[in-house]
Amino acid sequence: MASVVGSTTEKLSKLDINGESIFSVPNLHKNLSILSPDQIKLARMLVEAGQSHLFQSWAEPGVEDEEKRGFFEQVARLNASYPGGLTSYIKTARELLADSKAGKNPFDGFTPSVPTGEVLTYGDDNFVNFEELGIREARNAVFVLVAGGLGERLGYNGIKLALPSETTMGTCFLQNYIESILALQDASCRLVQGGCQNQIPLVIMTSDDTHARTIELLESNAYFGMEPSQVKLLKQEKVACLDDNDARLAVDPKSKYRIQTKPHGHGDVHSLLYSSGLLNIWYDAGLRWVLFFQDTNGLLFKAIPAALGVSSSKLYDVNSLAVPRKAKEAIGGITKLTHADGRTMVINVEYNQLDPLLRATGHPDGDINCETGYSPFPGNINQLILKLGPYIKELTKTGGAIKEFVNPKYKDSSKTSFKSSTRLECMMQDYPKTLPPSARVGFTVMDTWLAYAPVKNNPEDAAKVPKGNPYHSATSGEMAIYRANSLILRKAGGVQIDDPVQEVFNGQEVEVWPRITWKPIWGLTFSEIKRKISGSCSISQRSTLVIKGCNIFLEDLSLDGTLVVNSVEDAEVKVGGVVQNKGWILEKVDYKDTTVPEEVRTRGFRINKVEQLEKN
Ligand code: UGB
Repeated sequence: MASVVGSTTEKLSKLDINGESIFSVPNLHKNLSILSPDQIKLARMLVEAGQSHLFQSWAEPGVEDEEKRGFFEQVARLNASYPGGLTSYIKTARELLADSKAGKNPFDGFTPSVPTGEVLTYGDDNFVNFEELGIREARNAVFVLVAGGLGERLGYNGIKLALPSETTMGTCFLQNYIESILALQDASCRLVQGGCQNQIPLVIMTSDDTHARTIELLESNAYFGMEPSQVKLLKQEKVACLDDNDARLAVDPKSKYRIQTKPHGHGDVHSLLYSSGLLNIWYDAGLRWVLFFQDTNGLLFKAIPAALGVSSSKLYDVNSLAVPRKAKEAIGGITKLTHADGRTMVINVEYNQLDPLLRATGHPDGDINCETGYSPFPGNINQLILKLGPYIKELTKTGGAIKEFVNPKYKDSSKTSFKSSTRLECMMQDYPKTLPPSARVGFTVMDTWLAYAPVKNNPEDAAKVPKGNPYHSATSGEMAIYRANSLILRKAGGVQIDDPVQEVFNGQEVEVWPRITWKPIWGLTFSEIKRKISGSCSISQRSTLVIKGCNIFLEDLSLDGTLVVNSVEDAEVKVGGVVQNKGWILEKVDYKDTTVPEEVRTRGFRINKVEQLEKN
């Protein structure tokens, strides 16, 4: 056996590679005897791609051999998980790094302008009609949650899906999402005469950073009521980090036998879905829509029914959900791009690219607010609704590959070295870039208060956000839920709700509305909520209302304190009269106080449950 390996080793290693052979990499050459033929092939590929430095500090054969084999296992994985392998990754990286160094504008030749889309107003007839249509279509939908990101900006130690979206009910993001999908499923199936058995599939894209903890969260909570077979996890692989403009792969600072890796971005979701074979299974089952969404938007499902209604009535192949955007806010801008040759596309221009693009095309002030106080470009919240048929057709052509980009942080203006290693990335919202001009690409704008309140920033950074721009923190994310629920009860149910008070938590000034929460099954749409409220209801600012059940009707309720209503599925419950008690109080907590659990102190308050009326 040793002699077979020996002769293959010799044959493979003697081949010259651009003047450089494995012999010219001494520490690799010395170790050839411990490598298999496949490993030697990978070594050759690396040397040929200019990666000899990876072997620079390798020990003599016989020392740390297991680690060396582990190195090749990693290289084999990185090679297999990227279309065209590592050679192709390195080649693309060199091209993109050269473009970046040259300051090449990725939108060269394109002129940006403000696109027109569907702008919805919560609660008007148009909105209500779209919601009805959306509920009808929901049973033909699939939800895809991208949750492979670690949330470096948030700095939370757990996975973001496990964070409470609000602390009154204590529902975490994943629970909120799953219960919302189940409520949609229920509402949609009820519209079918005789009912229907459709189960809306949920796919969660994870990564090595989030996979095990996502499974644990699901399993330890009985999938939050979903059938385990309804949920599929697809894990994305990371990609190699790059140390310089020659795309030399970065050695992991923790081990000289590992290549440093980082996430490739949420764009991986398309190739993973394609290779999973799920798309055709869904298509054959008669499903029509794929809805993509992100890990920490507690308001999202308030916007889903109407947005799906828009997709269905306008027959959009692609519908992006958007909100009014503040200039320089860290959300992409939906932009119409017109090329000098006449091509046009409506696409997200990422927040770090919008300003330079505008400056380069005759807008010397770049990304600024217009007279409305907002950027003229609607803000992309990365909730995409794709029509399944055309989506499959497109992916059959592209395999789900999405145009990549690189974003190195240079040490200085010579752009010759980086502050830290970089990598290629891709974004799911870049999917329309390869679509033919005939594709129906649109977008739907809704009010921010209704549709968008992500949790992305840690308290320290959130407190530094320019005044008037959203904090996107755990504090603002939770407060946004109370505000939305209060406004919905005002608008849909005519409930008299006291105005909010301003309070500062963790250095962020926020509006504190009454803490009104309900399970998604109670009310997903304007009409449904309106149907469940009657008479003259009022809720004071210091109040908390928790509705946990489907058929709970508020009638002439006057609440000043805390009321918790629990009901079993079929029970009809009427809640009314005067409820007054000491209620639940928000107590301030400092984010630096490590004696308090992380998910509490990062939002800057905890709830002291002094007194409540609980009705079961
Ligand atoms: N994600 C993955 O699943 N895998 C990855 O490799 C990376 C991320 P961020 P960011 O919310 O409005 C996006 O980091 O930079 C998941 C859009 O690009 O929160 O804020 C991750 O778990 C931007 O246009 O994204 O920017 C999370 O669920 C704007 O729409 C999601 O991808 C902005 O979000 C987003 O990851 C927004």
